[in-house]
Amino acid sequence: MGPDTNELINLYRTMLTIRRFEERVSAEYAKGNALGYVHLYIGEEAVATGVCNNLRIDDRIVSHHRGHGHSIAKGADIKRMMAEVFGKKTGYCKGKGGSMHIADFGIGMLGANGIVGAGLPIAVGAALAAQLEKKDKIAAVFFGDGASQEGEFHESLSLASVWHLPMLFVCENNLYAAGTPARFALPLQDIYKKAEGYNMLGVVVDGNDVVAVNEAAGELVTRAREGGGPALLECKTYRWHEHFESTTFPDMRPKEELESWKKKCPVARTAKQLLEEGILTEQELTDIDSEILKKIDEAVKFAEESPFPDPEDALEDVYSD
Ligand SMILES: Cc1ncc(C[n+]2csc(CCOP(=O)(O)OP(=O)(O)O)c2C)c(N)n1
Ligand SMILES: [Mg+2]
Repeated sequence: MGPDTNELINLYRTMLTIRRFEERVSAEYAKGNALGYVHLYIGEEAVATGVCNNLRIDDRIVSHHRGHGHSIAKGADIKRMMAEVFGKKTGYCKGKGGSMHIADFGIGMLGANGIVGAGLPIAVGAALAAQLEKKDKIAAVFFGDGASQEGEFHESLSLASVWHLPMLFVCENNLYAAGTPARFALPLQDIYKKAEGYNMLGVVVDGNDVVAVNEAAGELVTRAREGGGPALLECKTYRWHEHFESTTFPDMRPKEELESWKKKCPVARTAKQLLEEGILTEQELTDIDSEILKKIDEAVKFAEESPFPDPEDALEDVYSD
């Protein structure tokens, strides 16, 4: 069953918040305000939004290097996110982690991760904890087509299946791992088919259609909660920006390919649906956008006005055995 009117508006709001947050991060990066590596999710917003719409606050997610969308969709505070991207003390990691390490345990966001594939076994651990807690919680992990080539992918799907864990593996197949096209690197272009090798359910969905992602994820999340075990959901999608924000790293992808995917914009698609179904007017869409842009401005102001960490802070929150 499709989302009701309010749910569709909420899905739209979340996608637009991710889009506007990242457009601003891109602009701030160009001005030198966003520090470190910044990988943007623009174009892929429907995946995080559709999956997290089915999760409770006590469900846990693990993200990867392109993780702003997952944090926002799970309910993270965009002020603290922006401050972290700016390397400020008020950020989620006190300015020490940056864009690739945003985490908020309070909302079940166990962290973004700069190591490709490393989030999968962490999510297996979270799913095992959920299974032991017996509170029908689940864990979900987001990872790319590139990560599906890592050893952790194999180990994690195998263990999750053997232990019948309550979890969802969400593969964001955006057809590239940095500069390497999936058609050169993957032995099988349909990653969801790999699930069969682990005796697991594999499902594929148009990752630019938030209604389709929401519906597919909803079924798999319910199934996992009810003891049906893990599943692999492959979402076919595309990123609009280069691998990371940079003035020196060339985007080798064909221009026509990018343009064809821009025509499948998940945000514009939902705006069109809201208009055509008479759910919102043009004016109401503009009002939602203005409201979101205002919040982004406030987040940037908060980040700008926050202090950088002190040099001695480098010795805090550091652990070693
Ligand atoms: C273990 C490891 N190998 C290589 C890298 C360098 N690296 C960072 S992102 C990336 C590509 C990942 O591609 P994919 O998993 O498809 O995610 P996408 O960037 O497309 O979202 C690579 C190779 C890394 N960070 N970690
Ligand atoms: Mg990829």
